[in-house]
Amino acid sequence: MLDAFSRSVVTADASTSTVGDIGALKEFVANGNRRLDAVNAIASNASCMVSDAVAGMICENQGLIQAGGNCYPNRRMAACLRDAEIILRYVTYALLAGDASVLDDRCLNGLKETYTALGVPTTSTVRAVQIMKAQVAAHIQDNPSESFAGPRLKKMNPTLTDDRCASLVAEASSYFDRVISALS
Ligand SMILES: CCC1=C(C)/C(=C/C2=NC(=C\c3[nH]c(/C=C4\NC(=O)[C@H](C)[C@H]4CC)c(C)c3CCC(=O)O)/C(CCC(=O)O)=C2C)NC1=O
Repeated sequence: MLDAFSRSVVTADASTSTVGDIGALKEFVANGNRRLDAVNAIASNASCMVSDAVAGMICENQGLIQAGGNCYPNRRMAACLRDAEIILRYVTYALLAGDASVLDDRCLNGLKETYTALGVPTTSTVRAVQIMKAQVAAHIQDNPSESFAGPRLKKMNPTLTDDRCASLVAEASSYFDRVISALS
């Protein structure tokens, strides 16, 4: 498992360079508090995000909770919620580390094969992941949708920068895209 620092060392070694990408590391350190706020915004809302994403996936495809569907019976529903939580957690770890290797190695490696063997529909999983991707962008920018969240709406009120943390949103989105392509 690598993070932004160890990745830089490995890359520098591979190219017999002495410094690696110091510019990228400087930026990683300079924006460290923003990154921690983003991670906190996700972790503090995780259970709500997971249940909302899985509920949305099921609303759009109710066969999932009927006999023969992969979220039926309760045991599978619970496994599905657990899996969505695992995926969100590993995306959050990757965002914290600034590197996708923890997500790749410990979550995505072999997941498609596991799902194929168990008959877990990957198109539905991808839908839940897409919903979580949108939620994460909203929470990093601290603008969760009032109409979706209703009375559960929770704002974190961090100090937001002018770009509303666009680069962190893009980075988090890229980790979700990795999940989607690993399952597709
Ligand atoms: C640390 C990384 C890690 C991951 C990622 C992981 C995934 C994982 N998900 C599983 C099952 C499962 N995963 C799902 C998920 C779903 N079903 C649906 O219809 C939805 C589309 C979707 C939720 C979004 C279900 C229903 C099962 C149980 C399938 C079965 O037993 O028939 C299994 C089989 C063993 C078990 O049931 O616990 C594994 C290994 N385990 C891990 O240790």
